[in-house]
Amino acid sequence: MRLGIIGLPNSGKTTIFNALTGSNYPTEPFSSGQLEVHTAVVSVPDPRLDHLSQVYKPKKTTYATVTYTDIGGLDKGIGEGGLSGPLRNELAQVDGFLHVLRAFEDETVLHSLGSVDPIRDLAVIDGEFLLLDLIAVENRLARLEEERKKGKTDNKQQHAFETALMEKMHAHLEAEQPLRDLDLTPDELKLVRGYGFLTLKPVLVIVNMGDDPNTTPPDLAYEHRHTQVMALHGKLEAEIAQLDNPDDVALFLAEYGIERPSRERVLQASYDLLGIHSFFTYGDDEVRAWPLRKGGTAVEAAGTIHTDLARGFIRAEVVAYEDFVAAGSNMAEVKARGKMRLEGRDYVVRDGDMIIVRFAV
Ligand SMILES: Nc1nc2c(ncn2[C@@H]2O[C@H](COP(=O)(O)OP(=O)(O)O)[C@@H](O)[C@H]2O)c(=O)[nH]1
Ligand SMILES: [Mg+2]
Repeated sequence: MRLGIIGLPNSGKTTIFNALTGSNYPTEPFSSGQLEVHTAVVSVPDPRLDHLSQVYKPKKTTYATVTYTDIGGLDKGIGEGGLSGPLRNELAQVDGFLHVLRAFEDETVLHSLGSVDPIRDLAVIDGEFLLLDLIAVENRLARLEEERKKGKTDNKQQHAFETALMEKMHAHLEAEQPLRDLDLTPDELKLVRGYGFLTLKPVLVIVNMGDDPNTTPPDLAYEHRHTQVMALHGKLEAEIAQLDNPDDVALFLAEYGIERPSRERVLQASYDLLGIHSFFTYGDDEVRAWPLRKGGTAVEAAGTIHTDLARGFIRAEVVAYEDFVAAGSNMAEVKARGKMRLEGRDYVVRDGDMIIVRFAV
């Protein structure tokens, strides 16, 4: 899973990237506004995996990971001229956005639009993304029309399907609605997913609140699908992320009345937003957490581990994590209780399922 951190210059993107990843990239009061990208991979903490690791004492314990990309270089007006190839690529590649809004006042930090106004800033970037998607849809429609004129439509039905879809999307974007609010069938979604439309991607809006722990976040009244809003104190959280000693962290959190570091909150929210949960594989060699979309089947889970496992899938041995713990974390006891199930390829995997795939290639 790949999440892109976006927002206006000086909103605190790099600061929050540092907070989420424990990195220490310099943050500056005057942003260059140039394309600048940082990437880091973080493990997703999971107490259940910690427990499995204690039980199996494997050679290796592997947590699920999330890749964060701090994408500098967006600003008002950027949609008009179209995006540079590299920036477009970075944006298209991510599975979802963390959209950082500046709510903190600080005279020493420049604001590219002259004043602190998170609601306006949200609308500014949204407007740019709408425009970019609109241009992309128009380009696609022009291409489809060209193909039609040249008679290069080998599959007429497919051509008509896509044309109708692009027209529907066009109307929606012209009404200034993000594509994530549009009803799309699974077939339609499958077709457009590869195009990397920006307003289709889920978004976690992060209000960067500043240094006073008592400020209340502004009400953004931001009601869209596949969207969540969260407030945090970017600079404080970045400082916390630099602390090594857990006692220091606890003190710091208590002092500022922060219940849970935003590293964890953001990961949790991102999983929810992208509709992802985890299953586990286990054994003496490795215990591991794997991300899977909710609704994903046993054969999809197998494919996440290795394509061979999906290709040669026979059955999956499935144990619910809770049943494992209830049986004293003892697999023999799990079996004695009849809690190990043999499931076929279409079994819908649940959060926390412990899975061993039987396969033959
Ligand atoms: N006072 C204050 N300054 C912040 C906060 N978050 C970021 N900044 C400052 O704002 C400036 C720009 O931050 P940076 O993370 O580089 O923004 P970016 O351009 O969006 O990557 C830096 O001087 C940061 O120290 C915050 O929560 N409070
Ligand atoms: Mg930056």
